[in-house]
Amino acid sequence: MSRFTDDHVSAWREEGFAIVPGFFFEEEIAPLRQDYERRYGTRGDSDGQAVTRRAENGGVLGEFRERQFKNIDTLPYEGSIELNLISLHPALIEFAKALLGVPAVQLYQSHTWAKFTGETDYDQDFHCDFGNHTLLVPSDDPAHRAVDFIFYITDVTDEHGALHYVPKSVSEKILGPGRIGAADPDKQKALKAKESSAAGPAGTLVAHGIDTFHRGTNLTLQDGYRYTMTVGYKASGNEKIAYHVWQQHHGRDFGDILAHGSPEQLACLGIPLPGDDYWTERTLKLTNSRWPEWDMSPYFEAKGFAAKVFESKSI
Ligand SMILES: O=C(O)CCC(=O)C(=O)O
Ligand SMILES: [Fe+2]
Repeated sequence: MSRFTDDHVSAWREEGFAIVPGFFFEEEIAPLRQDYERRYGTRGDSDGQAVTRRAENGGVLGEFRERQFKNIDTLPYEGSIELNLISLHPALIEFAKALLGVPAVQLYQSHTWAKFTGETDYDQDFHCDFGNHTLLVPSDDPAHRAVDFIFYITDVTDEHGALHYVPKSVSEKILGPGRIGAADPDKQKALKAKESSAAGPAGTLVAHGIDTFHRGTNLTLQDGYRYTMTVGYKASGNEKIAYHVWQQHHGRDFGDILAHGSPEQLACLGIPLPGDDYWTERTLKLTNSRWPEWDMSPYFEAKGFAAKVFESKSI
C-alpha cells in the first residue's frame, strides 16, 4: 500500500504543497521522540522573552532570528538506528521520485529541529527556501527543483507554531507568475490574509519545494515544544542544488546507516549501486576495510567476487 496518492502528486506539482497526515506510523515516530527528548529536552532555554529578543535582534519584524536555528542537528545523528534511517525511509524515497518524476533521487538535506515556546521569536515573513539550496533560482523544469519534506515527531497545532503557507495559485495572483521573493510589506500582508496552516498530528508529512511561499510561526502554548524533521531530496546528479556535504561528516558515526541501509537508501547518499562501474575489486575491498561494519556482500556478488569482511579498519 502506497502512503501517498496521485492527488498528492498533482497537488505538489500544481500548488507546491502536499500534506499527508499519517504518512509515518506511530510505531515509526515513537522511538524518534525519545531521541529528541534525550538530545533537546522538552523545555528549551527559555525565559519567555521572545518579544524582547526581537528588539535585541534589531527589531525588524519577520527577520529570521538566529536562535530559531539553535536546536538543529544534521545526519548522521547520535541516536537510534531508526532516527538515522528515517530520512531514507523507502516511502519517502518513493514519494520524492514520484513528485520529481525521476527514476533516482539523492538526499541533500536532513535535520532534526526542536522549537520551544518563548525561546525566541519564530515568526517569519513569507519566503521561498531556494536561497541556501542553490546559487541559481528554482528551475522551470520540476524534475530539477527539489522536494523539501517537513514531518512531525510531535503533534503540531497552531499553538505549536505550525508552518503557514500559500498555494502557488494564490501566491501567483498576489505576486505574479513565477515570483520567488516578497519583500514588499503590502505583499506580505496580502499573503498573510490568504495563508493556510500546515498543522497536523505527529506522523504528518508536508511536501513542498524551494519555490513555495511559506513561513515559520510562533509557539504560543504555555511550555509548548515542537519536534520536526526537515529532509530534502533532489534528482540524482542535479548539481545545481545542495545543502549538506555528507563527506564533511565523515568523523561522525555513519556505522548504523551503512550497516542497516539498503543499496537504494545508500545510493541516496551518493554510494554507487551494486554492479556500478565504480566497484572494482580494489574499491570494494578498500571500502569494506574502511567500514568493516557494513556488509557489502551484494556489492561484491554483483561483480562476481566473494565478500571479504575485514576485522578492523586497515585501509
Ligand atoms: O519550521 C517551520 O515551520 C518553517 C521554518 C522555515 O520555513 C525556515 O526556517 O525556512
Ligand atoms: Fe523556509
